[in-house]
Amino acid sequence: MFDPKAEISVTQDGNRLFEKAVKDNIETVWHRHEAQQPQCGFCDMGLSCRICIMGPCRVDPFGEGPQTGVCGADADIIVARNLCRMIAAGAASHSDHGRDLVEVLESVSKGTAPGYKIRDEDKLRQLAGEYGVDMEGKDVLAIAGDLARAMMEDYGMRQKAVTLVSRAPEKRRELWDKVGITPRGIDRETSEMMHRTHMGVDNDWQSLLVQGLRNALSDGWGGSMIATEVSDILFGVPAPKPTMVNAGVLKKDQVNIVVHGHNPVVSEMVSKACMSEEMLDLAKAKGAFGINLAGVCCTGNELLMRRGIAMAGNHLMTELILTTGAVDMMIVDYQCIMPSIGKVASCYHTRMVSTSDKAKFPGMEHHEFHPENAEKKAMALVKTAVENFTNRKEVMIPVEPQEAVGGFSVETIIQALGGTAEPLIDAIKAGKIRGAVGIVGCNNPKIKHDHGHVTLTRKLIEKDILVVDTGCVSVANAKAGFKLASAADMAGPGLKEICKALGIPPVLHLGSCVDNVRILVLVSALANALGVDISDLPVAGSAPEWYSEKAVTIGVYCVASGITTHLGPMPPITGSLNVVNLLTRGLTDVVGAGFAVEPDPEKAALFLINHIEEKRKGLGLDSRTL
Ligand code: SF4
Ligand code: MSK
Repeated sequence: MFDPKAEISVTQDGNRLFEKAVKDNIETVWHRHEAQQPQCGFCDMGLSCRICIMGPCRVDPFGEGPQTGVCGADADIIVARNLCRMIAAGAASHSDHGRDLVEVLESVSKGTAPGYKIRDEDKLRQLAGEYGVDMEGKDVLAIAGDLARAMMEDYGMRQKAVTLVSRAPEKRRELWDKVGITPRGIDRETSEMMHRTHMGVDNDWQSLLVQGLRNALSDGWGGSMIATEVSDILFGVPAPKPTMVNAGVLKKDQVNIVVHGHNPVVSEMVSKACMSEEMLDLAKAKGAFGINLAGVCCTGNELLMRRGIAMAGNHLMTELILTTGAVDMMIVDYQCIMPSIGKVASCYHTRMVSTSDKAKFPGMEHHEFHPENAEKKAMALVKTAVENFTNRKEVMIPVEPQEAVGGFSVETIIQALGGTAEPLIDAIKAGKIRGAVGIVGCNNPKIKHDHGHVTLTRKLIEKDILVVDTGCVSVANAKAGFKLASAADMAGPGLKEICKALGIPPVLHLGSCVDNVRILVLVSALANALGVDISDLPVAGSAPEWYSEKAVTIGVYCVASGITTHLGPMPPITGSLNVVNLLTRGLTDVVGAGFAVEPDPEKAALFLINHIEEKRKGLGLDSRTL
């Protein structure tokens, strides 16, 4: 039995809503995590295999029981295969998200996606140029159609490289060619990864992991990058906007609609419907002061980035915000949506709606969105949500909302710097900014909610390290107040001076999970400006509370791109010392970067600060010893 006063979070809204959940007899992710204890040690070490039905098999880590599965696979093969299948699943998820956007782009070009349009023609033309689309004498829609079809080719049989690999610094591309990890067709790499991990195919743990790197790169420089770029074309390039965060963004006197998932295709249409006169009049007629749209997880990040829409919470808050009793409808698309939330909502008046043909959930009504019907469907759903307002019972909104600024794209960062990356490079050279860390990823009930994110971020900015964040981290950091220009006062003297001069916070919100590619584009621009490789830069990545297969893929493409990456929770690889050594040490010799695992965010901060100072030394810049 959980104590309702258990401090499951470092956030006030998290703890107060958890207390409410326990009082309301709601089973949460923390209850289910506790019920699973002790979790399987074989699986935790990556030593169990159920790839075929001669198994399932387990390898004994103490050397007393079996050392191979029925087929003869040893610990190295089993651990590597399991990890590679995680990479393939993560790459498939992001890249399928990207594919959905490309299909909307093509529908827009054909005039079969009412309500959607090309919002950023400059970005469309830039991408079309990169894809070699002939634009001569063509109108915008024709260019969009040709670009969409060229991107579809990237998903297929490409034998050389996916197109956007051209954005990587030349030295990095040469290295990828030399190692044999230049990503070819996006689906091809994932498909090949699944093939190689079938019983009796690739049984060399090193060669499996090399394909794992290539598969992850096909996500970072392929599917995820396409997802981000096409979102910018269709919905606009993000620019900094004031917003509000935490469960306090829900309004007692307004209809509250919460969108959850990852793909902005549905939420953008819902956002439009919430602003329609017809729906606002209906809300008034039902006694509400308006319609309040809020996000959770990465669909929320997409809306926050482009529209300044408020953010109610991150991954572990998704069940808890339903316990406010204030959510009239939650609309989900896909990824990171716990199958439990339909059941949680059934204890309140909340209508739960799934929208994707590929993601259905227990306890939810299914209203499938497609480009041709999305505008109408969104209006119908918002109408139902408004009508549900009168069914509310007790409402408990536990905190006042926190102000934040979100929505930095590479374009707006460069713009804030006066049009070039030079001022940032000068600040790094002068040592005012020591370097930068991208903190990304999820929450995980194994870690006190948001503790890793907030502690690590605070420690880094205090040491003059600029933080950029995405995904669920960005919500944690916004709630902690790091995303206001005034947060410069929490930074070390150098970073504080630069932030004050530019009027920016020391922690910049770069978007959703697929938007981690904005980090790749930013570090490529820095490396190109300095004439070095990404691995030479004083930068690093971190995922202090990660849980998902997508996060594994992001970590692997960051490392393969030359960004040393810290992980909070240990991935399931400790059953193979060979795999552990390769990922934490050996990879540095191959791609110039590696992984470090450290659950304690204070110790992780020391590792990252040291890493950045080492890289500064390598570039001939001043370096500090800790
Ligand atoms: Fe066991 Fe080998 Fe089948 Fe895996 S692939 S379940 S180790 S027999
Ligand atoms: S939503 S992948 S919990 S960041 Fe992108 Fe958050 Fe992680 Fe999902």
